[in-house]
Amino acid sequence: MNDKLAKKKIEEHTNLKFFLIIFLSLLVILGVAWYVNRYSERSSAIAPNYGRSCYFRPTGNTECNANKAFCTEYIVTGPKPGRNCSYIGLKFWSCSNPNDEKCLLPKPTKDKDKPPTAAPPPTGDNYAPKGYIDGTSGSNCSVSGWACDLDSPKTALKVYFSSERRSLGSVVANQSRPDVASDCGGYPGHGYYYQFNRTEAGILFSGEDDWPIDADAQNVNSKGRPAGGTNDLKNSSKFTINCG
Ligand SMILES: [Ca+2]
Repeated sequence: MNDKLAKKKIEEHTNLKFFLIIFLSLLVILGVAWYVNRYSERSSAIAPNYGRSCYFRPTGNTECNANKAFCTEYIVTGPKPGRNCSYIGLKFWSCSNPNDEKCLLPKPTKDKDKPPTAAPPPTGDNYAPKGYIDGTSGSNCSVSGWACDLDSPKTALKVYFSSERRSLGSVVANQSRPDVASDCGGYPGHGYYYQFNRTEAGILFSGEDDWPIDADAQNVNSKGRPAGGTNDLKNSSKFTINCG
């Protein structure tokens, strides 16, 4: 009985050894195949001068030459065991046959090669009109202030007056106001003074109420042309007026 058990154990041990040897042999074969593929084949086929005594590897640079052959750049990295390699650091190109398929296919377009998306044409309208109502006068039935648009600081803007959404008339702000020139690109001709009249602003003459005054300046572009819209001048609704 004991002899049988011992024999079985010896058989199992022999089998294990056999599989271990097969496994190690496979590893060695794969390693040799990898080595041959990486170095020996390239050494003999690509650069025999370097390949006999030096290791080299691709740098990652590739290109197609004038013959449409696909070329790969290599760099010499060091000596093989027991050899002298005097080419360390040297780079060289190795190319496939002319008209390589890789060079005949169009290259994929990279994002950076695409033309930039066309920007919308500039409108020249980068600033809103600005300005103030400086005051009103019931006895003169008038309003005064200033307005300008830095897109076209020379341009005199049209200013529209209203009270609680009732239109009261308009004026071009073109009077000299040296005190606001620094706010208007150095140009002083942006003041306004406007006397309301009964035709346009009859409500102000009713004598019943004090009416708040709003002023809005016309928006212009860099050419001084209307660019759409108006902008409230500061102090709108702050001053009231009663012309009755
Ligand atoms: Ca503007």
